[in-house]
Amino acid sequence: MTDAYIGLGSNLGDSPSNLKLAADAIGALPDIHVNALSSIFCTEPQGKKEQPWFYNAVLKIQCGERWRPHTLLQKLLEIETHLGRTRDPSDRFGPRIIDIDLLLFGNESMREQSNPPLELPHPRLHERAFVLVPLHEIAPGLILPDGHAVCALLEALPHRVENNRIYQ
Ligand code: PH2
Ligand code: MG
Ligand code: MG
Repeated sequence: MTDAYIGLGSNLGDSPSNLKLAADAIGALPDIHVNALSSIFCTEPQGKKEQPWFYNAVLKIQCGERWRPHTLLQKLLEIETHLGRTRDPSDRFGPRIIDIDLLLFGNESMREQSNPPLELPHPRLHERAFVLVPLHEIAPGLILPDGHAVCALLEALPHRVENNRIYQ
């Protein structure tokens, strides 16, 4: 069994419902058990500021032996498409109905220019309060494959949490 962490995000449509639908669809995959779903946070947009605030959450799952990072990522992208996600390559950080990102898969580190490309841990995890705050909520003692503690990354990152809103 491998623990994996998945980031959920949405800033189009009924975002809280989109996050829950995504979590349900992930939990319905064979040999996958949902261990924890963080609170849903309302978060200031990063990367591209002029767009609606996001709703974000993090999911912890346990994967059976049949799952590898690539097979899981492929399924996550299928679930995104199923929930109505479309992609505009010229607007990589723009609004979306649902975004499902594989953040961590066990203790694995990899960078592969496969199709789709896969990098673990997620390359922007350490700079995003909208990932680190919900991740810390469900896994307060978590240490990343490079030895960094999630709580230390969070302390080093300027941000503010107020009533489930994350300002960064
Ligand atoms: N996702 C992005 C870009 N910016 N900002 C917030 N607050 N939440 C997101 O999920 C998010 C973002 C690209 O994946
Ligand atoms: Mg993303
Ligand atoms: Mg994504």
